[in-house]
Amino acid sequence: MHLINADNWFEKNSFKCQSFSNIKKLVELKRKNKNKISVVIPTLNEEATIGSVIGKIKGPLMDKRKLVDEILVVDSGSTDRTKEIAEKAGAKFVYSGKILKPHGEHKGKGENLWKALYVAEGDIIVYIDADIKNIHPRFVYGLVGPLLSNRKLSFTKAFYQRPIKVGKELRPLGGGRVTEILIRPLFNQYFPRLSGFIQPLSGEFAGRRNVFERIPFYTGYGVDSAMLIDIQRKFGLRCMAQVDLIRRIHRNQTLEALSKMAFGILGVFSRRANSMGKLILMGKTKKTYRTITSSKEGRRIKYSMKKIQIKDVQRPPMITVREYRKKFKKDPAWVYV
Ligand SMILES: Nc1nc2c(ncn2[C@@H]2O[C@H](COP(=O)(O)OP(=O)(O)O)[C@@H](O)[C@H]2O)c(=O)[nH]1
Ligand SMILES: [Mg+2]
Repeated sequence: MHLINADNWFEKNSFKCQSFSNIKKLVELKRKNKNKISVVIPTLNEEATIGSVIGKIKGPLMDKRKLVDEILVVDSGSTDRTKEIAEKAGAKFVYSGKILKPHGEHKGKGENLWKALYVAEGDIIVYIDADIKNIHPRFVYGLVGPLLSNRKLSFTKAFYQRPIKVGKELRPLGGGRVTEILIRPLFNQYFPRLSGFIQPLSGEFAGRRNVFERIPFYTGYGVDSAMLIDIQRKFGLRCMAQVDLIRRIHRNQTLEALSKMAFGILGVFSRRANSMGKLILMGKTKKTYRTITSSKEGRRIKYSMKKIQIKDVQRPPMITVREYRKKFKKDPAWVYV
């Protein structure tokens, strides 16, 4: 067996969603492997897109064919019509704050992904963001295809072209600014084995329950990059793959929002890199972020500064949670794995 590195991994473990478009065949494999598939969608005020995201997956992959067993929406307390629309579209809807109540509640998308492991029933979990504007069944079959076809694979991450809206114009490339300016450089510097991931922050990924339950989850935007590091460390790069889903259009965030996101991700990354001996931190990572905004005052531009708090909390591997082990009949000995 060859030594695995980013180069040969990139060649061997990058797939195309088109290779898995035969849904009948996938359902057959699913039956043979006795797999159950849950699609999990984290939401916060997504009334504009949640209906079509659920509908475009449920129709072809759950009603027409039996590839997906459940669609679960885990919500951060939306104040719009997300709940109503999601339920009408046929998904199961749960507020994140109501799941595992004794374990408290944190803000952020990662919190929902973690808590979903307790509610979802599947042994393959597919995570899909709710703000996708060009949703298509390939987002699901592309990610589960490699897992159903190859038992040695345990985790698949999406990649795609990310168009960006500039004014009214949609430019084909240019989305994924935090990816190119922060995460990929950091991976190349400190975790070069992960440098083959084209979209390390993509919100679409799938994996086996026995992987997700054994890694910690960060509650905010740090969740994606820490997850890649943890899966690689614990299970090895060989079980990870990436799948070309062609194109994704979603809500492009403002530069200010991306700046905050990058700060949060950097904090999580540095702590993880520090704990693995890849870099040395001389103190605690900061939680306070000073955002700078500008506004026009007559012909002048006025700048102002605002302090905000950004904190990503680390949730422990779900298998260490007693309620979880009870529900899924997991041996307590696994806690030490
Ligand atoms: N920003 C944010 N998104 C959340 C939260 N809870 C759930 N989400 C969902 O997480 C997904 C990704 O969020 P988004 O803001 O689009 O992040 P981006 O795609 O990385 O820019 C969307 O489906 C959100 O609705 C939360 O507390 N904050
Ligand atoms: Mg988004």
